[in-house]
Amino acid sequence: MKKALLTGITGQDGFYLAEHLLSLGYQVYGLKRRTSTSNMERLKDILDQITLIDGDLLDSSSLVRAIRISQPDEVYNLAAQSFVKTSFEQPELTGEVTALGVTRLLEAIRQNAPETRLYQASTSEMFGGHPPPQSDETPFYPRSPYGVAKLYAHWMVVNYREAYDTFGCCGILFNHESPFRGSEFVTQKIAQGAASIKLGYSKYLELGNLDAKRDWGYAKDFVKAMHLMLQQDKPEDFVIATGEAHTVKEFCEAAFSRVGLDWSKYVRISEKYMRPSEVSYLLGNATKAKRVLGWEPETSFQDLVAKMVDHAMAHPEQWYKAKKNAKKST
Ligand code: NAP
Ligand code: F7E
Repeated sequence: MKKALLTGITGQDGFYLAEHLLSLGYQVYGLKRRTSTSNMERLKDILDQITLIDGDLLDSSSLVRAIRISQPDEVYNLAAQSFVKTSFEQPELTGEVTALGVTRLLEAIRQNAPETRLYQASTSEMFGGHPPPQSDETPFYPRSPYGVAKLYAHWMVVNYREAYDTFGCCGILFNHESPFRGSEFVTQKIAQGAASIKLGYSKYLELGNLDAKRDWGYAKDFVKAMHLMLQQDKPEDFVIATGEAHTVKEFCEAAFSRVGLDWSKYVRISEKYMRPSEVSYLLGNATKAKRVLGWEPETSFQDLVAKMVDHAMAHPEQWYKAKKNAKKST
């Protein structure tokens, strides 16, 4: 039985990857940081099948401890301060976790379990300002502290591969969403916003740049590519994307029409949600992943929107309270 250690197991991808690895017969360990309230909501259906280890990407000793306890064949580093907007407000923390956290993990692996294979969650945000389409050949041009931090982490994995033969693969994933997406990301904000208005909880939805274009895929499809990367004979990096982009406005149209509403009557623009420097257009070319890994996306844009909106409509208890509390912070 193979063993995998997942950092960021409490996040969106952490849940889907854990579920996927369990279905493949893996023994799954998850690194979990201390929080004052429980954040096990996403994991509740698989909690009895996984082993959680306390730890934090800010704390090297906890990473060494997690490696020693789990003795993993594969480590998937999904943990990060992953919200781009917050990275402008907390650039230093974002660097500590999302960039230096990866160096801490690489060292923990190199010094304690050098044969362990590492997956690093790189991102299309590293392409940032480079015009689309972006592929494995596209130069990097990050446009946020998050993108810069991820690029540092990406190059550290490449460097450890070259310097120490670490088996490290970076998946350069374009945006991927699901009913388990955090409420602050635009797709979930729109899905829950449309449901909230339809159910009579809210009157309107405030958003920022409606013209931004993203290549949105389904997280459940994307985590399969993470696993495939670590099964190859040699470590390489791969772009993972659907190859289809839509504007935020188009996401609004699709989500509101799913509940029978005209989005333009309910969406308002607020400066609050604009970014100091924006990534306008991301559209991925995942030809290499298809050729080498045999990976392809399985879920269409319309199906993704439907899954998210239908889930939000069916489970308001999962998001309504958090949404009300979120309004109090700026
Ligand atoms: P997410 O839902 O925001 O989850 C992030 C995870 O990181 C959570 O489990 C969080 O724990 C954990 N974490 C944060 N700070 C930590 C720390 N200091 N030590 C240990 N754990 C910490 O992110 P996601 O959407 O699942 O994305 C997974 C990874 O892929 C991230 O690295 C993200 O940057 C990257 N990525 C995501 C996308 C996307 O579209 N989703 C695209 C490209 C790359 P808490 O639950 O305690 O907060
Ligand atoms: O923004 C625009 C916003 O926050 C998407 C992370 O998973 O994917 C994600 O980063 C777009 C941006 O995701 C609102 O300006 C408009 O252009 O959903 P988002 P992101 O910044 O693309 C990448 C690949 C990652 O790696 C990240 O970890 O939507 N937008 N109005 C808005 N965005 C938000 N959040 N809220 C709005 O009201």
